[in-house]
Amino acid sequence: MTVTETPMGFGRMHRKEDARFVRGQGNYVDDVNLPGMLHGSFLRSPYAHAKIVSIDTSAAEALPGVKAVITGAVLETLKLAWMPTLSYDTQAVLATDKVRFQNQEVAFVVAESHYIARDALELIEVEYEPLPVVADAKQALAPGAPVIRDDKEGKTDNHIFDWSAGDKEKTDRIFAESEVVVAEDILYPRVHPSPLETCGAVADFDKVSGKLTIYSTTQAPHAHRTVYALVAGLPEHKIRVISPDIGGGFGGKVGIYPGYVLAIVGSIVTGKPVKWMEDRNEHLTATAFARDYHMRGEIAATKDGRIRALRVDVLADHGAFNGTAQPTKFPAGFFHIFTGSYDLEAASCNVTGVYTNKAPGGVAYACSFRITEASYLVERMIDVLAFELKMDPAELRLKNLLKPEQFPYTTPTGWEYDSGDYPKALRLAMDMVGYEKLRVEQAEKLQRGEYMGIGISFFTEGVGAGPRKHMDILGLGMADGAELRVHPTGKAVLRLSVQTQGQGHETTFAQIVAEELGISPDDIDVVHGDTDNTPFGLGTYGSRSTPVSGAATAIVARKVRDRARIVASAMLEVSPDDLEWEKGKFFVKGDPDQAKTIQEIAMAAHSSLELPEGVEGHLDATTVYNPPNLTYPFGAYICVVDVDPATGQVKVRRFIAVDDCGVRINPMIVEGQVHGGLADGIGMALMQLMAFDEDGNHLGASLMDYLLPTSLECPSWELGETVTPSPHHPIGAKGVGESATVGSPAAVVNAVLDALKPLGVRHADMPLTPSNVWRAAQGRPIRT
Ligand code: MCN
Ligand code: CUN
Repeated sequence: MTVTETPMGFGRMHRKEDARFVRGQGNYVDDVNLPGMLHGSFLRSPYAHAKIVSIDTSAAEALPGVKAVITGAVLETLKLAWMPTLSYDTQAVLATDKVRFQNQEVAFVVAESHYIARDALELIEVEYEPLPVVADAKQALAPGAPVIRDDKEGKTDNHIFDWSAGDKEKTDRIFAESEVVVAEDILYPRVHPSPLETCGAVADFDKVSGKLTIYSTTQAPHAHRTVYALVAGLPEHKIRVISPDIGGGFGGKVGIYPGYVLAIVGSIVTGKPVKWMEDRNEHLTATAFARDYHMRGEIAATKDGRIRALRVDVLADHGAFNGTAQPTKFPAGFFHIFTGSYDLEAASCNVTGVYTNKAPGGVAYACSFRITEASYLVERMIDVLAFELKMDPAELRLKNLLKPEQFPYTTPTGWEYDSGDYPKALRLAMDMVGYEKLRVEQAEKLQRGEYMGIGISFFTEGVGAGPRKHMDILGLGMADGAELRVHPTGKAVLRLSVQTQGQGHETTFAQIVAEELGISPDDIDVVHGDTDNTPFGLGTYGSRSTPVSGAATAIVARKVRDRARIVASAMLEVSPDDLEWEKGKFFVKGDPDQAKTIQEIAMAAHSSLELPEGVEGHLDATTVYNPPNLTYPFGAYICVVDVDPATGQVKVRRFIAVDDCGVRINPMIVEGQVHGGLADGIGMALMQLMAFDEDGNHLGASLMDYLLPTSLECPSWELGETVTPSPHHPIGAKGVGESATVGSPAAVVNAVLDALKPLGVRHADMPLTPSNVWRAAQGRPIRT
């Protein structure tokens, strides 16, 4: 694909930010080096659960070059040993009483160099008294299970919450009277987002001004600033959070980690800037994991495949601290969107959250607040039903998909889907793959003893949280600001609260302004990731940037255009109502030669031109966008695999992805987002697993054990699109950043199980590694 010219608005355009990235000129947190900067490093727990008897830091403190050794006891004196999580729980910044997961932070050394800090860690002596470990969610609630959170007063078990949605009574009634009921235990294993860049921070506290500047790997700089202010009691206007270039986030950079807090404490204690940058092992073992949802799904249907109801019971493993990030009202995130894309009579779910001796986290890895788990569940259950009914899974889906005339559609669990044409998307995917022919090929192959599988998944996502009335994080409403200034010469700067981690915001948000004002995207700078220089807002996750800040951008540009109309009317000496807008200029109705370009208007707005009474000069505007609803992108995915049951090898031969994210701002960037998510799907379905032994030891703590997909595992993606604009979004766009990660794992797993169907295999859990596929083919339980 080639891109020849810069579009004056929406369209394919190379990413503006790539000019620095492809030259190695990005500026990441680890590139920040301040004069006199010190380096911090953590001592971490070798045990998953142990009492801390004593910590001796004297030898470490005596090592030349060491500037401070901070322990939980030190933090206790500052009332900083514990911090609040984004789910109203508390998390140890440094362990004081006991350690609760392997590699938990125990002490922090600040030294002249990273190497000295690491050497000093070896000199710290900690006496632990090992405790029994709970590494399995099911054991967490067993009577007599060791209590992990005995720091919480009166806590005698590992239960965190019970949460339910839907109409249980009605659902149970339909199940009782349905012709067919199928149940399956489905695990979405613990995985980890693992971006290229690990987490880190540089904190710089200026004793004289009292100003704290924190460069950190954060997807949500404004939210972090407010939390620092609330936790540390520092005045918010004296805190500046800068999120420079981010080397991938995928949800793992939403929360606040102990490392950020300790860089700050280290800087306050030593009076010098302090850098903390974790290594890959630390990143994999101690930052936000994803999933770990143990689900039991039940589906009720008629004999001819009309799905009537869905019932789900979930055990959610949240690790040692409930640190998930999602809107407050929803402890299981948006999991209750699990009825997916289908027209059901009723549905209900119950989710129980538990503590285990594992790292905290839970909402990460392109999950759209647990829609990944929900979508995987329903798409797997549909195939399980197809297996029992001996029906074609495509036919079963087509029979039950919502119809275009049903939109806006309210689901049995209360979501209002904004728009969609689902059958069109699925039919397009089936045409692209040549579905009928492939089924014939599959049957022929089976005759020869070759196992080929075709897997379908159809997903609906809900992205773009708020509305703020229903959605907040730690009490902060989910709305976002935008500010646009057009300079006298017609160049512009747009300031945003969201923060790109690789999604190309510097390009697409400039394109939104270009579309609205007719200024070239090359003439529009996007500023983000700096709380001192951008308006407040909750940041980038849940694919909310385009739905929320994209809307704010269109609206702020329209405000500027409204002002430009008044300026143009003064310039042309006509009434504003007599002017008509054509991208880039206003002209007098019926006289197109009488026109003023946006650049001319910008100059005039800053000149001595006399404006009507009460109209301000300049060409600026600000806005805050509070979304009326989420946007609901959707898609139809089909995966074709060849499986060798003798070796368990899976080869993904083809992957067709039809995505509908409404109006596409930059189709090239959308396709890039989809490509990445599809690779994620192959990774999760076939390779990735955060595994633990019964002592809570990590078995996937390096990239040798925790496998990331490469181009070798990926086929050449075949993409298609339909466009159903969101009716409530100013430019009709829906989010897309997580769509493919949400939708693709089920397609891959369904394909592998479709291949194994002749062997009588109905379900097997991810990851479908060669050994697990082999075990499933042998009828043995698989290992997760
Ligand atoms: N876009 C578009 N037209 C649309 C929708 C989106 O051109 N109709 C463009 C957007 O303008 C933006 C990109 O596609 O440049 C993604 O937009 P959006 O769906 O709004 O998602 P966000 O920008 O909010 O990104 C967040 C999302 C999430 S939550 C995860 S997780 C994830 C993802 O993006 N993390 C990523 N994609 C990632 N891609 C990269 N490279 N790195 C990550 O860390
Ligand atoms: Cu759940 S991962 Mo993204 O929302 O940052």
